[in-house]
Amino acid sequence: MRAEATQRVALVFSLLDANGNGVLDAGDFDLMSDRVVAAASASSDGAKDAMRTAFRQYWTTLADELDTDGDQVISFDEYTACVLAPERFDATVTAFAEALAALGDPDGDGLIERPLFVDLMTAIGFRPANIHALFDAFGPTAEDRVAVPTWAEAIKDYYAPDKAGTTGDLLVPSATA
Ligand SMILES: [Ca+2]
Ligand SMILES: [Ca+2]
Ligand SMILES: [Ca+2]
Repeated sequence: MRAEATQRVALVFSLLDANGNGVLDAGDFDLMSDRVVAAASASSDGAKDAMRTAFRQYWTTLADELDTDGDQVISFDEYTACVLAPERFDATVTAFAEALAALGDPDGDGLIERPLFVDLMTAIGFRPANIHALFDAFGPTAEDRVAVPTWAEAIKDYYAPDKAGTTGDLLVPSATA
């Protein structure tokens, strides 16, 4: 595995472990889902439901693919196996990325404003300095907005287990330290 991929696998694992108990479990995804939906107050119920569904699907896919010992939680060692068959996660990650990006555009003009971007990314667990660095890297418009597909693609790249050298690497804390 490339060094960047190893670092990001560790970072994504710590991010997904929202309740901080050292393993991935269903509760992590409920917690993140609640936080993200709470941050998306201007979104429609349909968009919020799509986000909840995408979080549930994310957990179900991880549990199906990676819970090797069948104890209903995913240890870090089990999680690292995700890089061996990244294609198994494509559909889940795409659905997750699209649901999240849609929450960023409640008025449907195809653009995400910085304050909402910051709120949603904070809800997921990223740090403000990294969030702003990423938004800046997207090349915002004069009105400080970025296109929805730009963000959706970055989410997909970020959660794809085998990618490296993407704009999402700006979310690794050391990148802006
Ligand atoms: Ca956990
Ligand atoms: Ca397990
Ligand atoms: Ca918008």
